[in-house]
Amino acid sequence: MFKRILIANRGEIACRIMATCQEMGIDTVAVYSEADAAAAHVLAADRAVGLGAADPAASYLNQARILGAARETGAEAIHPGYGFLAENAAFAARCEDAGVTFIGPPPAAIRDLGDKTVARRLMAASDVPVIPGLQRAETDPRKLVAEAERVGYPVLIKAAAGGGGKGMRVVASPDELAAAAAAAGREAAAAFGDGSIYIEKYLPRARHVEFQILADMHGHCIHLLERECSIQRRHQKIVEETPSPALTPGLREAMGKAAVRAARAAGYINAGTVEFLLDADGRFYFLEVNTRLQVEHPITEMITGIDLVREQIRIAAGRPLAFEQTDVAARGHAIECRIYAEDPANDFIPAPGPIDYLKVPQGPGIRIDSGIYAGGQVPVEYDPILAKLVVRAHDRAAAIARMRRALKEFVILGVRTPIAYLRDLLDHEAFRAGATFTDFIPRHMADWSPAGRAPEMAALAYIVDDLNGGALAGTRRATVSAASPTPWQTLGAWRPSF
Ligand code: MV4
Repeated sequence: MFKRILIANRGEIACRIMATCQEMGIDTVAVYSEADAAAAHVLAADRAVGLGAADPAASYLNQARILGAARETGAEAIHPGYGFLAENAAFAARCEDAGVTFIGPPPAAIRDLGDKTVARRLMAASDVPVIPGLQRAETDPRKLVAEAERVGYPVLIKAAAGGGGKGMRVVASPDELAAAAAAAGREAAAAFGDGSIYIEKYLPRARHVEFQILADMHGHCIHLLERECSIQRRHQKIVEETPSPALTPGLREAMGKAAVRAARAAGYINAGTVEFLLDADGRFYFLEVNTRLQVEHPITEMITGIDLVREQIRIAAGRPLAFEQTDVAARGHAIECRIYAEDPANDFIPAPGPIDYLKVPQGPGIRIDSGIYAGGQVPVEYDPILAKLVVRAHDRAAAIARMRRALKEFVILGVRTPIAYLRDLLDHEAFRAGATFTDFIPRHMADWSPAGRAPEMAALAYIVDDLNGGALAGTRRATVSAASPTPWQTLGAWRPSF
């Protein structure tokens, strides 16, 4: 087993990965940018190495500096988390060349699955249902129109190098197709450095159901059931749950088997996610494979009892999976809410800033993965995720009730958060009925407004704060620090090396 792992990430996911490393007796090396010198992930690590300026290109995307940090600290493996270098095939290959284990799939699997047309070909050849449409990139408008006629309008233009919904366009008629294709190609070229596009039949009002898979180096490949992720806003997931309210046992088994075929088709090793669209008639179709640990992985951990980061590390170290498909079972129901520094009353614009006060919910069945602390700062340079609130209970209704309680207890002051919005979303009868389709947010939450909630939350926070010594009543930041010292005040002379 590895003695030391470098975590090439920041925030909640870096902290999450370090927690498992500590439990496995593995030393952790954090890396950080100038904006993150006092960040939670730096404080949680055994060692920390400064990378450079706040700009991701100079820090968390700086491959040479990160590999240099691994060499300097004797880290034998690198965990990339999600985002940044997690799905960069060239970086995975560079790690291998440098003799450092990349904790993720082989570079060839990342590359093949990163091109959505290659992925579609691999899946179609392995009997995994794909959405009708092209399996090669196409720019010729006449060929695009011919394919659109074949599958029927509306069609969806997608970028071959895209994914996660970036660069998609719905086209309803042949006269719009050529212009939309040209524009989508330009956008894809600008966003991904690759302007290749293809088309699929557009499936409206579907569900996004993804399967977690694990594959080791010894030919074992299993799935860890599904996650329902249909509740998204502009391709950003907001609430995820497992099991999916839409699956029957038969459908779950068929989709799980297809997910395992998908992983095998790509020569996949390590943890991954196979995304499917599930239509109103219960037919499912391959969407894409995410070749990383995902933001929403904790709900799978909550119902299966399996630590996905531990499995990733064991697989990367060459260990065989210690359990089989028949050992995997769901216990209860889990829900995750993502808490970002953003303003739900103002089009969810990012709202980074100071964390002046923090009270996290506690009690049975609650897990919080966070990368913040009271007195800390949310930098403007990165994804402003503050925390993931995850609950588990014996069934869906109990999990919803538990999430409602947890959201009510959660107090974050200093930055705007979507906590009030999430409470209303969970109260919505469509959510309670399990009618979670990809159009949930535009359909049910489009005209949401705080409706007097903000003052109510502020009042609650004030009362809670008063019980804790009344920091808000006096000089704000200074008194808060005195009431709850920051790690910097308790650390003494210790500082991460830069
Ligand atoms: C689709 C689709 C409808 N038809 N493909 C969005 C994320 C990316 N992985 C693929 N996505 C979609 N692909 C076809 N042929 C609808 C979506 C989609 C969506 C999927 C899941 C959750 C929310 C969504 C919101 C809009 C569109």
